[in-house]
Amino acid sequence: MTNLKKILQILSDGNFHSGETLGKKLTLTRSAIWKLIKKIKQLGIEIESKTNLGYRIVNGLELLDKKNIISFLSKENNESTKHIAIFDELTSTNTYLEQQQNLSDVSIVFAEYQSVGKGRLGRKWNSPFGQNIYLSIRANFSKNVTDLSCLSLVAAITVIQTLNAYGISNDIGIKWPNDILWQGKKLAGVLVEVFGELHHAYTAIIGIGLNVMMSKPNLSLEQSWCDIFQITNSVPKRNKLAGLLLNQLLLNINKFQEAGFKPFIELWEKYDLVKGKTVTLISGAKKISGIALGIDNNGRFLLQDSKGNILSFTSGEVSLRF
Ligand code: BT5
Repeated sequence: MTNLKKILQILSDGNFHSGETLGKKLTLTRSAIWKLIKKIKQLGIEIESKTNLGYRIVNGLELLDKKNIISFLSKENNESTKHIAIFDELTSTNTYLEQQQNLSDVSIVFAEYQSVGKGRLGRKWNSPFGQNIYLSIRANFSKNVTDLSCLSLVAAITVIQTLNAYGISNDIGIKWPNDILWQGKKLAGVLVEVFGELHHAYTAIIGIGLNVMMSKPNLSLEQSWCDIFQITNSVPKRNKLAGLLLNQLLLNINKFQEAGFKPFIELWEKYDLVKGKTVTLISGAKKISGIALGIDNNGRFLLQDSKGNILSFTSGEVSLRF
């Protein structure tokens, strides 16, 4: 185990630990401890230091724990447990799975930290250490690419179901195609990447980022964000959320493989934050205002323009006023 991991484990209880005690426990000098503290701050973790008390992580930290996560999986998902890997640091959980050659091994990845967390269209996903959930799953689908465009909607629905299972059901919903919002603020996002056909099957990597307790985003987020901590007003159980999310995602991937998007349409309608609202849709160079009519059976966004025409979109950004 690295010294960084060791010191994080000690500090994860949220209590003060003096530089001297930390030095003894890790058999390191005070200045080596100070360097580790500096590194922890760089990872986006809020550290409080007090002259006579030492250092503490504000609100503590619940590090990811495979056993704990697995304890939330239902029987149907038992088989998946051997494909799970948890990393302290990756560039991006999606990128890691893209680069894996041995397709039968790890197909489910969590990371404590992403140095180059990805959003859609080259955007960044803010991914501080130990405070959120970054999960990617790789799966094969014998479907056509158009059908697979619904996967990101399925993943967004999965996040809402997870929140419900965790006890959160008010003020949450989805803004097409992949923004999970609480009171209009972004709580989670989905990035699905689909790769070339092999034996009539496509490989998709489904990435979900869910904010759990993000002390200080170190990127300036252009849009407003929130985390589970803000919603529940109590320190969230990160492994429970990770386990519930993984469990629901595996169940939904299976369902999607068997029956496509159809079984999810009703849920989408329930969680759709946009239907019936006046919105502006930006798709490529196009910017069109109109009334959102929900989605069609293929997950395409339907918009009625000012002339009454109904237009459908497979990709784009929707903006609306709350
Ligand atoms: C998304 O993109 O919402 C997709 C996010 C997917 C992240 C997961 S984490 C696991 C997996 N591995 C990865 O590398 N990625 C996936 P998009 O709709 O383009 O939203 C990106 C925008 O959201 C940014 O431009 C910011 O404005 C904002 N943003 C960035 N980080 C955020 C955060 N942690 N919480 C809320 N908003 C954020």
